[in-house]
Amino acid sequence: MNQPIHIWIDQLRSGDTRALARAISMVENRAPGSSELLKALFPSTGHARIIGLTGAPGAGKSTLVDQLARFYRRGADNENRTVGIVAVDPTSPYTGGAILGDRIRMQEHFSDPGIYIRSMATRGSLGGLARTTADVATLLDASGRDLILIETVGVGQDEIEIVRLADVTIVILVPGMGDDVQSIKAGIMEIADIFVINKSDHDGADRVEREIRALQSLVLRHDGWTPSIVKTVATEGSGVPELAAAIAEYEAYLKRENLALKKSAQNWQERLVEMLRDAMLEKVRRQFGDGELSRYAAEVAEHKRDPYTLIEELVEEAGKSDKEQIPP
Ligand SMILES: Nc1nc2c(ncn2[C@@H]2O[C@H](COP(=O)(O)OP(=O)(O)O)[C@@H](O)[C@H]2O)c(=O)[nH]1
Ligand SMILES: [Mg+2]
Repeated sequence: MNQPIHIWIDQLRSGDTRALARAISMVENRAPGSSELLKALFPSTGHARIIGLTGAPGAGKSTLVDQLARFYRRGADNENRTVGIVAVDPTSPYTGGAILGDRIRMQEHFSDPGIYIRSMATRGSLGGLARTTADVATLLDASGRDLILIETVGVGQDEIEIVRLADVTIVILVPGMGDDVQSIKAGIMEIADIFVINKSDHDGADRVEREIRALQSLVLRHDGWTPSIVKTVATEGSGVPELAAAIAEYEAYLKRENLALKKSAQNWQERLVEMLRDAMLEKVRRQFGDGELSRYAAEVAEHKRDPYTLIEELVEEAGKSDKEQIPP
C-alpha cells in the first residue's frame, strides 16, 4: 500500500474499478491488511442484492449470467442498476481460474462500465474458495454495485457454501445429457429458490419440468415458497425477462413474509461458523507450526502417541495462549 488506506477506501466506495480490482487481488491473496480493509468496508455493504447461479459445467451458466446482466443494464424499469459478476469455476481446465468463454464475453462488456466481471483464481487460493468469494462480494457491494451475480459449478461443498451467500439462488438444469433431476444432489435441490431449464431449444425440457415438479411435491420448504421453474434459451436470450420476473417475485415474497432478514441471518450463521473454523485453524497453525505438526504426525504414525489425546491437548493449548510460537 503506497497510498493512505482511507483514500483507497474512498475511491473504492465511489465505484472506482481500479481500486476495486486492487482490493480484490489483495483479498484473494490474503495479503497483509486485507482484513483491515474488509473491516473498514463492511459498514458500506448491505445494499447489493446477491444472486447465485449454479449448475453443471456446460449448462449455460456463463451465457445466462451474461444475458441477465445485459437485461438488468438495459433497465426496462429505468433503474439503471450496476452489476458485478463473479465467476467461480474450479473445474475449468484453464489456468488461473479464468474461463475462456467468460473472457470472450468479458470483452463485450468492457464498453459498459456498469458491468464489472471477475473470474476467481481458484487454484491455490488460500483460506477457502467460499470465504474468498464472500469477501469479493463484500468488496463489490461496498463499491456500490446494485446486483452481484455469482456463477458457480454445482458440484462440491465449497460451491454449496458459495450459494449460501446469495439472497436468491438459481439452479440451472438442462434437458438430456444424463443430467436428470434424479442425479442432482439433494443439497442443491434444497437451496434452489428458482429452477431454470436452460437449452430449452433441446428436446426434453418438459420432462425436466415434470421431474422437478414431482420432486417438489415431496419436499416442503420451511419458508413456504414453491420455487418457480423458468425455461430459457440463454444463447438467444429467450426466457431472460421471465427469469428476472421470477427473481423479483421471490424477492417480493421474502419481503411480504418478512423473511429477508431471517434468510440473511441464516446465511450469516453458516458464514460465521466457517469464519470461526478458519480463524481457529489459522491460530493453531500459527501457534504450533508445520514443523511441530509433522513431528507429532511421525509420533502418531509410530504409535508413540494417540491422536485423540494429542488433538485434545493441542486444542486446549491453543485456547490458553495467544503467544505466537515460531516453529524451530
Ligand atoms: N443450444 C443451446 N446452447 C446453449 C444454451 N445456453 C448455452 N449454450 C451453449 O452451451 C455451451 C456452454 O455454455 P456456458 O455458458 O459456457 O456454460 P457454463 O459452463 O455453465 O458456464 C456454450 O457453447 C453455449 O453457447 C442454450 O440455451 N441452448
Ligand atoms: Mg461458465
